Amino acid sequence: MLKETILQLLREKDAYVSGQDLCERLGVTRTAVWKAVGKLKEEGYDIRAVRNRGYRLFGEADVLNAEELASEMKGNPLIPETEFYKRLDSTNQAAKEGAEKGKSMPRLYVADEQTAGRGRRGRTWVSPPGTGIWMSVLLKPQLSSDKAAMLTLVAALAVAEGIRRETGLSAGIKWPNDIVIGGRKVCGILTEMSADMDGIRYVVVGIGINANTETFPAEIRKTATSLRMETGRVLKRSALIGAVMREFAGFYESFVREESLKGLREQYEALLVNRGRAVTVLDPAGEYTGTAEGITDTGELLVRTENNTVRKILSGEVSVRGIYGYI
Ligand code: BTX
Repeated sequence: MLKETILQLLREKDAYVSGQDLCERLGVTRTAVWKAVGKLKEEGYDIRAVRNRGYRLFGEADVLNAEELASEMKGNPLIPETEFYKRLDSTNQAAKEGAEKGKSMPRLYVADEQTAGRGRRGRTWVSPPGTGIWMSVLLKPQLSSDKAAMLTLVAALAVAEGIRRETGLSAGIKWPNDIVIGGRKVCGILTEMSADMDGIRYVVVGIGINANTETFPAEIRKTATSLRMETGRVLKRSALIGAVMREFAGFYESFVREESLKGLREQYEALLVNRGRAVTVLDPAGEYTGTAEGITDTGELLVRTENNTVRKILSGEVSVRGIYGYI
């Protein structure tokens, strides 16, 4: 497409490129170039036009669109298809509808804004436009359905490593599904599954990352953070999506091969912020406290209780809280 080629040419030069040059290289009219540049500007690219000098792209704005996304997924061995939306109710919902309609899998759904972002157990996920990464990976692993919950941990590891790689921040994991920085939540993960007697029909792994958020609603102001708040810089969301999905592809391959987290356990435990800390286990059958020691190969949290027995906690069944706060 003309738009993409122009963008590529402008990216290659940290200077003005004359309109005439663009016309000749692309074999189109000046009006066609001018129109395509207009569209790129509408999408958020900071392209300036100066008479007698031409066009120039300034900075690398945080532009998230279908082209950026597709170019980030090029070469990703897991994700051949991507879908981008300006606004959706929920990317998890869109992925589920896609699966029910028979769309090919794996497939990545990304939205700039969610109007009904969902957390676990009916909670809401705050997903305003222009600032966050709201995405869902639709997958069909050839595994028995009891293994699907482990994908939450696979994704958590991919997000934590992706954030570390892209920003240098020390992102950690609060078992099983939160990514935290400095004790505050920067990402949440919601895995949903449809299965029948033959096994998994599909799994949707929903990932919400607060990337360039500047303020949060009062209810979560004390517990949430964003990458921008932590680094003081605007982050290019498409680059982070690319980094997270590259990590995810590698970890997913290990998970499917082992049919467990065996190959990932050590790496997960190294980032586990609960490790060695006192935790309260909010078990419906009775609350108790202990020290989190790590995870099993199947993703349960190991908690040593006060009478020195080690209990395995299955995600989904219970919540874990730090005794002095959220972690
Ligand atoms: P969770 O149930 O562990 O966390 C939800 C809780 O987190 C909320 O009740 C609120 O207290 C807090 N919270 C809400 N929004 C935010 C936010 N933006 N940042 C930090 N804390 C917040 C976690 O559920 C799973 C979230 C998954 C979100 C992704 S986004 C893409 C996909 N689509 C979709 O609808 N959900 C997933």
